[in-house]
Amino acid sequence: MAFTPSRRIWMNGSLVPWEEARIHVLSHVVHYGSSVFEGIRCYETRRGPAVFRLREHVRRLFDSAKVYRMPLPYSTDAIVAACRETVRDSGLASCYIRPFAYRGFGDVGVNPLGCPVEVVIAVWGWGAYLGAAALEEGVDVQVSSWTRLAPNTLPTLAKAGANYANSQLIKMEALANGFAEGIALDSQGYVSEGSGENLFVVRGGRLVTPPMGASILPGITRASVISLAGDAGLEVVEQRVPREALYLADELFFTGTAAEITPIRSVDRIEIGSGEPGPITRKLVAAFRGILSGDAEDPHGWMEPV
Ligand code: PPE
Repeated sequence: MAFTPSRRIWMNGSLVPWEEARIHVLSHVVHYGSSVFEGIRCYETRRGPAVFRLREHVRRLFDSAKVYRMPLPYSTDAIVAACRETVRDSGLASCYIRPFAYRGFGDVGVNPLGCPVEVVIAVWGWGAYLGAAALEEGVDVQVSSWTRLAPNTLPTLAKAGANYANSQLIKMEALANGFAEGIALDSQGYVSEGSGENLFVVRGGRLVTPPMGASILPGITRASVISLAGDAGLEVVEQRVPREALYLADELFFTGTAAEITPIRSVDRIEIGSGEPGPITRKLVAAFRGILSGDAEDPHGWMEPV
């Protein structure tokens, strides 16, 4: 996917040149997927670059690390400050921020506890996640033959690198079949989420999104859309979504930091609504864009200047 690298990467407390941000091949993370990460967007606004919900993302990074008994050797404030510093250093007006932590090289074998916890923050320029036309026209998706992580397997409230082995299978299957993305069902057969996005169904003027218990990542964009819908006087419910409710939706869209709000125009080659982004999706996109660009007020205090 097209991206613009930055000059330097923040690695364990200092900025190093992009090419020199390396790890040892025997690092625990390479063999056992022991990492947790975040994805955050920084936008160019009228008042200079501002990061969307930076503290909430950093908090989730700490939550993910806690689940994996991975003590991060920095405070929340220090990581927040380091994200800002890395963005400033990049000189990019808008960018994607990827803070992550992993078990490095120290010992061999599955037990991670003898391996050091390292923290890195990289930033890069990143455009539309599901293709240039996606935000305007919507994307064609399929329901995946892969099931989302079952409870008691990999915990989905943690944004762990290991979870993305499942996401990779979903994504590659979708692309091989000519779709932009796949939607996975949970182990009970209800709708969960995309390989890297949460999902909303609109029907009869009401929004429905799968609940925390449907093996979803509790998305920060998802939470933001729930707030924006509330601001607009729209009803939102978190409830289990059967697969066929996707086909019967008036409107359907993905949410995510990378994907932002991406309309879905078909599922399994069944057209959703009129096959074009619907009025509620458009209204939410406009409200979201207004805040991200700084053109509208930021009533929830989501934008943090860099
Ligand atoms: N579900 C999954 C599985 C997921 O990876 C993401 C974000 C979301 C939901 C939405 O969460 P939030 O960003 O807090 O609204 N996926 C990130 C990684 C994308 C990637 O390809 O890497 C992202 O959007 O940054």
